[in-house]
Amino acid sequence: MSSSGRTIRYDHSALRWVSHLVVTCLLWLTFVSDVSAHGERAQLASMRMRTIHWFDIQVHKTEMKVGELVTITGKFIPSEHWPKHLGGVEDAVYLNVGVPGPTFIRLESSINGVPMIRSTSLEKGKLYEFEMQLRARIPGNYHLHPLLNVRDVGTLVGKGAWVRVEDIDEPVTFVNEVETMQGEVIDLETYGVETVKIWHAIWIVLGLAYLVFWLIRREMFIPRYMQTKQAIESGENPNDIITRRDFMVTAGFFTVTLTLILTGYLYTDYKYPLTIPLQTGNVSVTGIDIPAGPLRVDLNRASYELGGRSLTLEMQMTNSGLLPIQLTEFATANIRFMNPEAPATMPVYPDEEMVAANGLEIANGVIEPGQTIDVKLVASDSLWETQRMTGLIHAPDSRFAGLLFYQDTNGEQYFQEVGGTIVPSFF
Ligand SMILES: [Cu+2]
Repeated sequence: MSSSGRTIRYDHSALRWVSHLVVTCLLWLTFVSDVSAHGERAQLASMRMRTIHWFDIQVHKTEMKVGELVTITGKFIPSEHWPKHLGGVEDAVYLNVGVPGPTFIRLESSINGVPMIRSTSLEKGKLYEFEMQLRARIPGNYHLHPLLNVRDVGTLVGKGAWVRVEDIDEPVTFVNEVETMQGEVIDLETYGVETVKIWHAIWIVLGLAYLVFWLIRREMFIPRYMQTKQAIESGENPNDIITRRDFMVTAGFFTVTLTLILTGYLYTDYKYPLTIPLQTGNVSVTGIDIPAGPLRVDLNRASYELGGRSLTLEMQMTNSGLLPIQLTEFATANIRFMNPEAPATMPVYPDEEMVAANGLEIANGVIEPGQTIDVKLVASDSLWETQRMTGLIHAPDSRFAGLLFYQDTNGEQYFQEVGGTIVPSFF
């Protein structure tokens, strides 16, 4: 009774486990196919606000065919309010592009005109202008981001744009040819694939042969344990289970393996006499000083509304220039809060995401030459909520940073970083 009861219970739990697995897989398949972003909002709000200020990002083509080129340009400033507990940009940074899978190939990338094939180091508070050229490889709809891989920090994502890649009606849809230093033209899509297949086949055959040999000998795991136990119990030497023939066969496998490795090495060395190791050195790039504007900004108080969707900055501003200045935009965490009263702003590109056109409400938004006034700036939009900026409440150091844009009456654009302590407001 007890044993059959146990069996039934066991079957039940196994069945339940399998059904859970099936349901999970189905849910996973259903939802994964609908996911349209790739986690850029999941990154901590404080991290998005205080690491890299990306701006003026433009994907120059959003509809293309396989094989066509697309250029991405933009600017960024590593924040001077970088979280203390996080590594910095001074060590190793790599300019990269975020797309789901190998859907594009990157042909060129540069920061301030310096090619970025390798990693680099950056300086906080300096301006960097980047450019990347990609070639579309696989048809589909992709959210394309510029991004920086930063050592000890992770991936810092710039603003994304949707691009559509269509297939072409040709027998070979994508060709990726390069000329090597020796003048040989190779297709990187297929280069070396045959060799990879041959080596996989060799090791699979060898591995299977070894397994089959020991399976036939019934000398694996439990049978071997049983035999050893039996030998000890009957007073025999368990080492005798392994015969001389077993030893010879194993030695044969060992010799064949070593011979294959050595032959492979010698053949490769003979076939490709000229090789250089993978290059890992850093390239150096000089940051641009942010053009100094005529506006001095002192932050008095910063707060954000917990229930609402807004950020309030109270600042004292002094215009030391000769022309009136108008505040045009506040940008943080890739969200642009625009002053609707400004006659002109930094460019807003067609289909640009995360732009709150009426997001900036300013009292005293125009500062006359020589004037020192208190300015209250309220950045509010539903983007604050949808981009999960409310997560700021979970930051252990409650600080913020962003870029403030302004222009004089001649239309000259300036920008500078503002940042500091921020307190939540419950009303
Ligand atoms: Cu995305």
